Amino acid sequence: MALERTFAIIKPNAVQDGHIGEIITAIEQAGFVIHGLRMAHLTPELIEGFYREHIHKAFFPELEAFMMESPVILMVLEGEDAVRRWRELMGVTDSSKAAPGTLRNRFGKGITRNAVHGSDAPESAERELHYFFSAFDLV
Ligand code: IDP
Ligand code: MG
Repeated sequence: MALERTFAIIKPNAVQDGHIGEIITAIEQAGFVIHGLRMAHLTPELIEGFYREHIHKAFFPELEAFMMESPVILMVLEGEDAVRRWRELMGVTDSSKAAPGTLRNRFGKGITRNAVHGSDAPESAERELHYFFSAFDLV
């Protein structure tokens, strides 16, 4: 399997609760290489473009308000099979159902406040990472 990139976010609840360092440590210990990293306070326009496939869903207003609560950490991760392996480390969407040891199990507070984001396929990973990072930012 070739090296692959994925896009990750440390979401507002995990930033507010002081878990940036623990999440980055877990990423490094899992063997991912961080190729881009920045902090941003997202706006409605940015969130609507990023989560475009969810914009008409009932939960979108709650998701949008949550994602604007405080700054987030945006990251590009590289590794073998990175998309699948990052989602495995995150755990399932509803953090109350996420397996022990996963980041959503450790730091999530329900289905919306689930601590981290990860792209769901290599194609969405490339779209999402270029949405937030320019070629100049990707070391
Ligand atoms: P994912 O983040 O595990 O890929 P998606 O279905 O893509 O899950 O949903 C995007 C985000 O929207 C979730 O991470 C979560 O924060 C929020 N979300 C998803 N489903 C619900 C729901 O049923 N109620 C409230 N929030 C939800
Ligand atoms: Mg998703």
